Amino acid sequence: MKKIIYSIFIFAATVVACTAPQKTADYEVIPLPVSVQRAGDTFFVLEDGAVISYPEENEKMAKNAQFLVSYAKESAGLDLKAGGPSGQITLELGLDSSNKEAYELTVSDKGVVIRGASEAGVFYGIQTLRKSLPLMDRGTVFLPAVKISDEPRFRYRGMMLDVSRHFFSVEEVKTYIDMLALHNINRLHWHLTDDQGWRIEIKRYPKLTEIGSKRAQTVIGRNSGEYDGIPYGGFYTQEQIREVVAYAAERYITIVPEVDMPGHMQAVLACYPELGCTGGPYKVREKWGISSDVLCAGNDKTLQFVKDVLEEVVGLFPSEYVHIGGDECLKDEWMRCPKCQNRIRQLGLANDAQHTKEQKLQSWFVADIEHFLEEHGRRLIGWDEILEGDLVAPNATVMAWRDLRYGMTAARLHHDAIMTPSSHVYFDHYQDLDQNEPLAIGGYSSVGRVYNYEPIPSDLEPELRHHILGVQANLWTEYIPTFSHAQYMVLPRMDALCEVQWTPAGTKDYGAFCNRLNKMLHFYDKLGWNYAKHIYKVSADFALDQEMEGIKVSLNTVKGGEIYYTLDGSEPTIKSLRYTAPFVVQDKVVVKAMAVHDGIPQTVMSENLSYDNKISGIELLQEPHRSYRFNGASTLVDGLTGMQNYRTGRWLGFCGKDLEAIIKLKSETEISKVGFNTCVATSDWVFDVRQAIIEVSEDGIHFKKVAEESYPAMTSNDAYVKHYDLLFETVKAQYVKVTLVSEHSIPAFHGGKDHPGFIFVDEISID
Ligand code: TNX
Repeated sequence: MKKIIYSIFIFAATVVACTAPQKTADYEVIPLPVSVQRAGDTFFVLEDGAVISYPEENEKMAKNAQFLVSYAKESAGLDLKAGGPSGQITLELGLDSSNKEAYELTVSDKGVVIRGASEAGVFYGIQTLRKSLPLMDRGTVFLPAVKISDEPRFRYRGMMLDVSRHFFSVEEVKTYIDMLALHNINRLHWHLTDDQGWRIEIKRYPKLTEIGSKRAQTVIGRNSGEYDGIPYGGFYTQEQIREVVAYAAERYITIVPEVDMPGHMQAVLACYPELGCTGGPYKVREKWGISSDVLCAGNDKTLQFVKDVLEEVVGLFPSEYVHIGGDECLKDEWMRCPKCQNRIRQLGLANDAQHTKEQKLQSWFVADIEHFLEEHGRRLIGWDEILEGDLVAPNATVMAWRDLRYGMTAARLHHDAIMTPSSHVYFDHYQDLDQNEPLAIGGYSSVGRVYNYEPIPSDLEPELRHHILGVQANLWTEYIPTFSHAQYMVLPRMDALCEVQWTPAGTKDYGAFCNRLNKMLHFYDKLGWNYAKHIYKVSADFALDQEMEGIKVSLNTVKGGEIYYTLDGSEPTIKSLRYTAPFVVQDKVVVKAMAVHDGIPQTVMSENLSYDNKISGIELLQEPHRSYRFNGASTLVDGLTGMQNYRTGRWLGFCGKDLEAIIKLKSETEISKVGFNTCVATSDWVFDVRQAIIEVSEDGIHFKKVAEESYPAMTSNDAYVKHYDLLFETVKAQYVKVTLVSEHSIPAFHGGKDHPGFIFVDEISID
């Protein structure tokens, strides 16, 4: 029977093919659904004129049907019709699931049914159907019979957009919302205010937009000291805000507004200087970084101002959550300000081992705002600094950005948390190490790094894991002046993000994701959205094999590409070795690889590997910092050398601790030199080595010192990679212990004075 149906299909397809193009849909979508089950060999033929039926009294379902009409047109050039009693496509409610965003998509030879646990669930089913359609301008689509059952892993799936540092128009923000909708993201965190510009009309304080939305000029590059001399500004009227909120809501996206306080408020102080500790004068900030000009917490007028503003914000945004920032509030002014100190005394706040009295003043401030929001039926979200102080707003939700640890601390204090760590999901960071990348703030988060991020910390107690509400990526826009650039930074990292947010962790697979990504990139081309093309290059994975017998090289590219490579340093061409499977190298080699997509050669990837066959193992005696552990000890002897960026996974970072490693050689060997590299970036509190000690042993127990060197403390800011060699008289050894002492007390020239600094180390060599 199946065979007959299939033959009829082939026949039908051929007949139709004579008149109009026909293509088959796949269900290879991003985010990967929970379950996709093919339901036999039958197909449904979707053609122009097909009708979408839905419960007509339900406005949201009517809107869902209209979305499907426009999506089908946009992807496949199909002309579907919304409305009618019994359509070939049925949208319905009533799926029995405790997850309100769940849906089921069923295709049989009779038609398509999308059934949701809510209208939002139906919307996600529509997104899956939309992404399954072939990309063409017109024609007929064969939908293979299938049953897809799907629901999101996390209920908070966010993307942040900073419109203060650079402003994006209403139309651009709507496109951003469209990008979110395509990826089943349900929260837009809108960062509306910051030192460099206030972007939301507040009726009671008109100067906020008259003065606060404009800066006289903008710094060039990374706070170079030179300015462009060009006035910059922009803001949204309340009417425009309502329009954007409604646009998002139709797409099941809640906008979480952020008014960042009490720091990041220099634009407000430029308008109302009496709200600052010194009274000014102030101006809207023209450079990046953290300002010490913050709201005065000792002034009752300040709290009144904040509440007045939030009152209007609450009126505009129906979101349950309101974000009040709370990050990077320097306390310099508060320490000097009589009003702030007076408030501290009145409240009886005092320094203790954990927190300063000024930190406690901030937590009092935040708790007061939380109380106000709760009176208005809302809940407060703040950046993880709101955990500082002992008056942490009792019901606050914490956005963990500085370190994963803060998400865990929040959960252990029984607060909800949203994971948004700068180590993985800061989309203002570099996504590729290519020299030609547009200038970014720094950092490193490749598509792969984002994809492999696991938001539930493995050491968080199972009974507290429900406090992790979800995941969000942030787009800070200091270095992102245009919307096209914003899209470039976000796509396709948003694809990786949405699988972290939606797909069950156990079914994720990076290689399979890259294959599915290919179609999304074509979709972006069709929609005219800019995106980063690195993913078309070869992405290489190098790993020491278990027994350390060589470096295993795996090369990847998105679906459809072919990879050619060389191992002799020559440039690869299509006549070079063709890559088919991972291989192992056991020497010093240069791997150069190139992907070819649709006949177009992509930029060559090149890597120097220096496998050392003397080494059989390495053990660390002190733990690296939790954010900079990467692949652990073997990172130091894996034949891969770290470059100028310390976050790539090639460097191990230690803070308050030292690198202390024992390297085991395969057999007793004559040695006379140990080398290593350090990566320094004092602006990020990363300092150079202070002392190096080399010891050797024959049994791994009794060590003898063979070299020791001390290095002076740094005296000014710097960023570099440096190679060190320690030479000593030839000795025979099977174990080599390397101790590299970090900067335990940051020197006085630096803002981190007296705190411990980081040390980043890579590639220890033994000769
Ligand atoms: C830190 S993340 C900030 C922002 C910057 C960002 C740049 C956070 C809560 N604060 O003000 O734009 O770094 O990556």
